[in-house]
Amino acid sequence: MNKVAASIMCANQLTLQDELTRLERADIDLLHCDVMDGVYVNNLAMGPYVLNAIQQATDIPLDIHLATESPTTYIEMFAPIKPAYMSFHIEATANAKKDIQLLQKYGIRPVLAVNPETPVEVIFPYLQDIDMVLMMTVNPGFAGQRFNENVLDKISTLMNEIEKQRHRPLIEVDGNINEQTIPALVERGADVYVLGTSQLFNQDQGTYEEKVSNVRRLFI
Ligand code: S6P
Ligand code: MG
Repeated sequence: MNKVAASIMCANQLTLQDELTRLERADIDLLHCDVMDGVYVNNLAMGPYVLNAIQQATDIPLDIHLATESPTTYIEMFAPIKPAYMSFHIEATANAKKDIQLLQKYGIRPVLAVNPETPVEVIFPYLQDIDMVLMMTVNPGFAGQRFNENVLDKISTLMNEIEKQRHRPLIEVDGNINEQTIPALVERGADVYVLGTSQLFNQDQGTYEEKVSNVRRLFI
């Protein structure tokens, strides 16, 4: 079953409670929470205080995306918030296996994130141990970037590999995900769609409910 996640970094930060209520009404499946450390990416976003407040204010399960160096440090920092999923970058970890095990120890579903320029094969050794792969369709750091078409073939390569295995991690896509880019991703087999400024949090006409149901209509 395809799922829709909302990137809460892109919502109005002055009215988060109201934003969460509207996202609940739109039946969002996951709240995608970007954590940026100013080192791994040239931006800062979403610290533990605000994510803790968000977690307490909503029943939507959290999906924390660590766009950081030293994932171990940040896994420890954000584990008390009890997200359903937490991803860290394969490019940033010193020991992916250890970080996966650390997440499992906390009862958090581990997710490996892969940048557009990184060959997807580097995560094959870990597919048995993770619940989801986060395929970045833009470079992490900023909302409002252009979709990287090269990722489509990487998703097919990943799907091929997953189909050979018994365990089937989900495939999440993040970066410029909208009604124009989604059909090709559905065709390649992506499961979880992170909506940010290009589909949801913008001045385009329509409520969140309408914008999300336009997306769900593309999942057949
Ligand atoms: C990018 C981040 C994403 C963004 C999302 C925004 O660094 O990981 O989760 O929040 O890409 O969506 P859009 O539609 O503006 O690209
Ligand atoms: Mg993200």
